[in-house]
Amino acid sequence: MKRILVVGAGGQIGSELTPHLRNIYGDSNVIASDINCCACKQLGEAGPLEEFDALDGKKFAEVVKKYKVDAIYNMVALLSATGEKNPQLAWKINMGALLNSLDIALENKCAVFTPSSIGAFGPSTPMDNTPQDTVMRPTTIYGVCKVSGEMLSDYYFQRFGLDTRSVRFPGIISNVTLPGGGTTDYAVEIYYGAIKEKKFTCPLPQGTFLDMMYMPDALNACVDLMEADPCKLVHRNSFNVSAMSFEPSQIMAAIQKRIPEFIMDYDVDPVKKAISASWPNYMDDSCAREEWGWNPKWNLETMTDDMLKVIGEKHAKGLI
Ligand code: AKB
Repeated sequence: MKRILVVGAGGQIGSELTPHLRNIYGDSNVIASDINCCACKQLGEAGPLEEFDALDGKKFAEVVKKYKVDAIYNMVALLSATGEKNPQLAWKINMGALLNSLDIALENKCAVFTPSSIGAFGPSTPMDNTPQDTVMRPTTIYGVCKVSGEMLSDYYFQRFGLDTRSVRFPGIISNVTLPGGGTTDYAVEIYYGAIKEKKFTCPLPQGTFLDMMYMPDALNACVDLMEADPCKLVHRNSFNVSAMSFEPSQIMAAIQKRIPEFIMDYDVDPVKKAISASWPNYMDDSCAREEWGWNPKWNLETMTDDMLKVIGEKHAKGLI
């Protein structure tokens, strides 16, 4: 039987991953946790919810023991743009939460899922069709944490036999919880701008291609990898996964097809510009497809239909 702890359940991915896992494994078998449960109180209505700091190893371990957890999904991270404002804090949080997850998992015989990111790559990485195994020399603290995390997770697997698995997520686009402090956040914010004001100012320059993915595909990626037959996994930490790649004027055009009066201009953020220029245009995710059947369902067109529908309904009800 699976008993899963989601650490960082109040974040962009955690807030949708927790209900998704509860639908599959049962409400009482998925424990949500966050450093501050005020914003994610509703997760406590359907199943267990615990408030603790992932850097507090003692409390973290107590929760794992209390619920007899056998899989930890560590979703704690400061994202790329926020990380550049305070690199020491980003290292402390991102690596601290991972190290605690690995050590507590080892002690309690749990599996560990941790998302890595396209941020693990850097300017010397091949930008087009980025291979699974290639040069990784990131120039952000976020990326340095992601590469270190991938290596540490593989080390725990090879040295101690700990079942660690992860994916390199692209920008994740969703309509439940807003992302915060990421370089790819514009691809979420643009939909809110389109519905609320019919306009949006883009912080990335025209022509910046980045991998992206709609949340339902991201949730399937987490579960499908964790359920994959370990004998078929040649890689573990981490798999390239992508669903689409576009640049700002393409997402603008997709919205204008549905809202012709929508307008977009640019006010380029130099930090986000530099970060996005160091990340791949699009990744080769064939290893994920071959080793555990990765097969995304959503593209720019279908995602745009759904995002505008859901955000439009929320706006009509006065929820945003
Ligand atoms: C960010 O932009 O920092 C994240 C990511 C791509 O990992 N969304």
